Amino acid sequence: MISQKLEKALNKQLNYELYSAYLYFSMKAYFAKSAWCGFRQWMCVQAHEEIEHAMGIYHYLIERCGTVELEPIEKPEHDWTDTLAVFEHAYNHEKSVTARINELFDIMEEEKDRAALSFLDWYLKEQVEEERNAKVILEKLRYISDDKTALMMLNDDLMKREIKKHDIK
Ligand code: OFO
Repeated sequence: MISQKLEKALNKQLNYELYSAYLYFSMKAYFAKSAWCGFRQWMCVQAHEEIEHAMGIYHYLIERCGTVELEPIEKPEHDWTDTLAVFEHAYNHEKSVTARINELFDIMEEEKDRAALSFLDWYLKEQVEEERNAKVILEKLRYISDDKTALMMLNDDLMKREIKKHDIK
């Protein structure tokens, strides 16, 4: 059984992961209006990963005899000035997720809930990858600037990203 404080915090994170999926689906829709199918694909995979993150918490709450309380999901942005602005947003968003995961760690440590700490380890490692992935694309976009050929090559490269199933434990 988990404490009420941790249950509330995990439900909040569950909601934020679902918001993340909303945000990336919104970014996918932004790219759907253009010929950038690689950027669209990347956002699609990202959105599905966020649902996976949310469901990991959902199942963990149930496993620990906690209560899942689904709150309304905030409306995400739906328009950006350009591709660079989308990835700046994505990178900043991932940094905000990492900060929230760190806050969850603080609560788990306060509660001395070792099982929960071990569960959250996966999310901590995942955030390193999530931040890095967004940052690498952002840096490439900054470097590419107005070079349309290079932008098309990056778009083609992102097209290769596929949905993978992760084992969240
Ligand atoms: Fe769930 O990590 Fe991205 O937002």
